[in-house]
Amino acid sequence: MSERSFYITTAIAYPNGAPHIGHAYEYISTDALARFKRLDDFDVYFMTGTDEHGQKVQQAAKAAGVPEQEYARGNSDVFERMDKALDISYDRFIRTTDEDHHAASIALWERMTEAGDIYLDTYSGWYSVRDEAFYTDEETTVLADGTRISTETKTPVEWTEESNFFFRLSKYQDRLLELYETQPDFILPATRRNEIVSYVKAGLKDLSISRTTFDWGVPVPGHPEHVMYVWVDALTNYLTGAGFPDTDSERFRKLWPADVHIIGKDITRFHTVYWPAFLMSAGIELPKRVFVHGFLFNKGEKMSKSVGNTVSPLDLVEQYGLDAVRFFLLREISYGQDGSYSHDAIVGRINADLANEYGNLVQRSLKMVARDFASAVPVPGEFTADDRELLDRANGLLERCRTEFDAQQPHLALEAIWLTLGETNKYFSAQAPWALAKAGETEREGTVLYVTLEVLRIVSILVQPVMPGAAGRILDLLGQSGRGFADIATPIAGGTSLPEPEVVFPKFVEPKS
Ligand code: ME8
Repeated sequence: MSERSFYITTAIAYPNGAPHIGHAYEYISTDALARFKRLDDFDVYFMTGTDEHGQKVQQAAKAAGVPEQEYARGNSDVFERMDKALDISYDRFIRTTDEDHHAASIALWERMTEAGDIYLDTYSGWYSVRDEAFYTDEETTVLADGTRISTETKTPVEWTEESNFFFRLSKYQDRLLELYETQPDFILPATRRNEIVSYVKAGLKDLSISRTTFDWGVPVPGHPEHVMYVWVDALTNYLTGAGFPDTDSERFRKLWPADVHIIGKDITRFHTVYWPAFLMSAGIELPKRVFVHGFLFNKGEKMSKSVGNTVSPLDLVEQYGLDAVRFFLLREISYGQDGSYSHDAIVGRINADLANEYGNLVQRSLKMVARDFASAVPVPGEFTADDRELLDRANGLLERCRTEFDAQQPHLALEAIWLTLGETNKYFSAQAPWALAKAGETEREGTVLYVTLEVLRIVSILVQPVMPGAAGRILDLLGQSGRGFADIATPIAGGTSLPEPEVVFPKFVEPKS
């Protein structure tokens, strides 16, 4: 096992309903980043899970008439089952009700107390249960019907007045600004960093970090009438996964600081202001990066669990197939920006990129190998300049993909791979191996097929993080067992015997209505 470790996380979802396609998008994209590193010989630890405490989950449990623990567990299981169905290669599915998480939250709280950063005061202000967030007067708007909402997120807020523990967030303003300045890639994309810099520059107020009006949370050490504000406990999950509070353990030293937290844009402030401030206070190293992905819209329309216009990710998978859905989400949307999905857009990608550019080339070349070379990879003759150019191009893809994946830009890696597939299709048409076969130029036909199969081998190894199922099947058809990125350097061997070719990416046919 490699010594190079890579710790990557998703946000942990509120199990107050069924997962929607926005959740699936986050898991699939993070899974592709995790798989890429694993194939590149990193010792990857990939964590996802559910955020089970807080008022939002408690209210949902009450509405369902089920005890909180049972309600959260039931819905959390639905998330975990979806992860499995989406082929998410997580190493741990954390639940904030897990015992070790309880211990980690208490330890973090105690460290912040020891630093002198926690004090008792009275909170009065607005609270949005849906956002699990506090708002000042200026951050809210009163609608014509008299209801007050958060101006930014449009969720209803309620007046809250409680004796709470506060965290001295204001004390960390300068250190946070220095962090964004000296480590510009702590928050990516840059647009998100700029928003946060302006927000912090405008001045930070201390943050209320406990609640007394409900009890579904981690009790504050020494003050059991308080439960921790759900975001304190939620953010701590990333430390729990690394074995905190055992900071001397080999595990913690290996995994922490996390390499990247992947989150959606609505929770940027929690991860890039509160979280680093908590860690600074507790004297714990900061994660290396927070990457913020955009929101996914249904034909441009916002969807959310609370609004109820959500699409089941598993329905999409049933309709189009898992690999196609994974590919679509990662290829179509520039990672970090908002994106939209629609039936036509998905079918477009399936038919153009998967069936035509990739599947068809696999099918055509393998059929000729079966027919003219007794189902064995041809031994190539001398390479022409065109052959070499294409092989060099394919061999350069690994470095290009590393650069793009390290910057969390998988869509650019896929774009580069598909440009190479496009060139390979052009090469295949121009070389016309079927004409070479007719003319009896078997050696040249074999060389053209060899070059094509070699490009398809490299491409298939590289698309495994995005389409683990289909890429694996194509590598089977190519007779390849070496599938790590280190194997890219070993060309396909002439003489390798191949199984019967089969269609891996059929065209999408509209069901008859
Ligand atoms: O925020 N498109 O949980 P959550 C893309 N428990 N991503 C979306 C999305 C959409 N339409 N809707 C939501 C929470 N997300 C907290 C996190 S982490 C310590 C605690 C993303 O269930 C959202 O941005 O509301 C977040 O990253 C994740 O789904 C879970 O959202």
